[in-house]
Amino acid sequence: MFDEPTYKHFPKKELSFILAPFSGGQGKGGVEDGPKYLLRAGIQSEIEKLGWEITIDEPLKGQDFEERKNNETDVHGNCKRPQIVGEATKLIYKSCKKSAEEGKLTVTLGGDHSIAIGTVAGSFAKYPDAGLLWIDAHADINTPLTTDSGNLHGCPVSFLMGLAKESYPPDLQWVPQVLSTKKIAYIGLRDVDEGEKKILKEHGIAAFSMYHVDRYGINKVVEMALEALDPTGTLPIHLSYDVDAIDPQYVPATGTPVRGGLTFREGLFICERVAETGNLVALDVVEVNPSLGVNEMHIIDTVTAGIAVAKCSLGETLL
Ligand SMILES: [Mn+2]
Repeated sequence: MFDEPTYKHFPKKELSFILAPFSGGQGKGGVEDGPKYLLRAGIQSEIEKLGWEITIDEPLKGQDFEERKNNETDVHGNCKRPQIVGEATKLIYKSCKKSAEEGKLTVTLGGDHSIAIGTVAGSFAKYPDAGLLWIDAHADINTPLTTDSGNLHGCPVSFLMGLAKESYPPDLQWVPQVLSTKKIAYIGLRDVDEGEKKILKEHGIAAFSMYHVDRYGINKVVEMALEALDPTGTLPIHLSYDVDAIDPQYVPATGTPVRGGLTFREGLFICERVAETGNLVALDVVEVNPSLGVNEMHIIDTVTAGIAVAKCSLGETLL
């Protein structure tokens, strides 16, 4: 009853923070400050208290992506800013792959969700049989052909799967198609585009919306999601956590908030349960956008929620 989670791939409890202060996957400013705020609020010492030895890598350091964000010629078809998204995610990919190969649990602090193109590709390079658990209000599975907004933070999953590959901008053609439609499960969905619904249905993707959370309860939904990824319960798990999965009443400072989300406890329960499996190999915490807090409390709530997601994923328990 009082067992602490153990991480079977990381007996030495070595972990790397990959800082990914990138906002080019969407139009709003501020999400590039996510890593800075998480660090300033003490995420590193909080995780160290759980027994992890942490190294920090900054693959985007010295780059000028935030300045290049305003370059209006960086478009391809419907896609906005594919050059900087392609370049940034490739740097993040290399960093995540290196961390995985060095035997470290990889924790990437975003940044918008386009960075998952790099993080997931990096994890799967080392763990090709891994499953991807995607916690989000949105499915992020638009292709360049289905996206309305043209924002690439709504497309990372399709690039990783190679859906509509003929439509990819040149700068994203490096992305390895590591992800099978059978190796992803979603929890928290409630704002899914028509084109995305079609893709989810066509491929029989395991997608648990807020309806399912209400219908079955969070425990059952997590069990069904884990089962869909890996019926044996033994394979590696990459947890990609968009903080907008949690209801905006708890997490207001994020780019695309949608009402009717996970409670704070439901949001953390997912992380606790994944930690309990012992199979976690990588975690992304994305879409913390301090500039979108209307007041100081909004910023504090959102940043501390991001830290709580990391702590619960990395071994914090209530007892
Ligand atoms: Mn997302």
